[in-house]
Amino acid sequence: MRFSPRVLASLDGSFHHLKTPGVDAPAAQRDPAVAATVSEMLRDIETRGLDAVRDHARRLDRWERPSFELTAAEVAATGDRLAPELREAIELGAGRTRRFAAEQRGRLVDFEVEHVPGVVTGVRYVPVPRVGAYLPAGRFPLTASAFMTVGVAREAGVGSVLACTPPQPDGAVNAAVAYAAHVSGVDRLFVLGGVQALAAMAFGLLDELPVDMLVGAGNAYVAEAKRQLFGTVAIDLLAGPSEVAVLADGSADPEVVAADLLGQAEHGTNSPAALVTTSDALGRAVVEAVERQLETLKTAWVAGPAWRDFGSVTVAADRETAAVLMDDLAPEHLEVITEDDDWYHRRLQSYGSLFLGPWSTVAYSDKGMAGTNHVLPTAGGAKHSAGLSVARFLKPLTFQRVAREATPAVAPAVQVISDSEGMAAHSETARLRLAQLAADA
Ligand code: HSO
Ligand code: ZN
Repeated sequence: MRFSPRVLASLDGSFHHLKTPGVDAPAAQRDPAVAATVSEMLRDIETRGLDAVRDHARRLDRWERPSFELTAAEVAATGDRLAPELREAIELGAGRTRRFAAEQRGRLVDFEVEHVPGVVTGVRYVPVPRVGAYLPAGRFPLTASAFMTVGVAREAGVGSVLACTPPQPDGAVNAAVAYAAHVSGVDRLFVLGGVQALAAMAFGLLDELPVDMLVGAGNAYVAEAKRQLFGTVAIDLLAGPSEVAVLADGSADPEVVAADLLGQAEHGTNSPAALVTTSDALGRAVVEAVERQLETLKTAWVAGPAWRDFGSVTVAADRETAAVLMDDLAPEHLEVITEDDDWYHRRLQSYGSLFLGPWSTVAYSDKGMAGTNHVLPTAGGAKHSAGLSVARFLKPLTFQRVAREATPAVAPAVQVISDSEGMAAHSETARLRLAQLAADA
């Protein structure tokens, strides 16, 4: 998440920075060492199958058991290992996420239209048959990821939903992640991590058939495996470090803005957090508040370096400049805390998910309580793509039915274009029908 020099130049001094990142944000570029390791593992797993998966799981996760799968009873029982309030929160988030997905699903409506007399065309939304979800369980397990991937796929009508999650250091599955997958409706859950998990799903080593699509975030190896498997399967997106941006005016509470910036900076020491504000005073107050809050934040060891190296505060002369700057950042999460929230809502075009007003914080979506998806584009990807949603699991399949009498409306022009291209066989398919029509008359 960085401003592009051209956009900054075009703004011609109508902004100033109060804080710039301490280091240059690394260009979204792959690490060749990671890419080489991943491609070697994928080749090994493709040729040697489950034996290779077992070798990598033993080497990387000290997994010695012959099977990776948890039985349906084991999956369901993970709920018993959780505090009741956590179990209830997981059920609530899974339900809200599926409810929002169902509302969106209901608005993706099949249709047909006769836009030329006798030429009926239309769309039918058909789910991807088989999906594999990766559920990370590293330093922070991100319990709600199962809602966003497994639950939303289920709501789209995906026929088979598998999920893999790495074992914890003690060898056990993360109970909250497993229970979240269970209540989200997973068909089969495997305790298997990293590259070997994605490869096993994509090559059909865990189920009768390979999955058609891989979804879910993970570390650099997981992202690289998805990149290399893309083509063999579809993927949701390639997520980089989680990001947050806040667009605030002088009406915002600096303590709230600071807390929300640190709220996502906590993800990793390379997580960017940006404030764009139309108020110099607010900007200065936020810089101070962040430093103060870092003194007592338990995860300051992550959020502190992230803020120092990737945090920024920029003051814009007016709201239009603020909007141009923000669209240029195209952040994964964007909070707008101003007296003109509706204006910004209409004006802004590039963000993963938008949080309007001081009461709408990113964590509400992160944990499934808003119901929106938290698998979102990072590193400027929001300029061209939206995040994961029920729509991503649905293929808008087109069809056409041309009536005999409509042949003159389509065939002659098809012949003309085909002939001009030298595509004789294409031309013939149209000519044949015109000839039949003439013979019948
Ligand atoms: N902010 C992450 C999702 C998440 N954060 C879940 C905490 N829990 C990516 O959108
Ligand atoms: Zn988060």
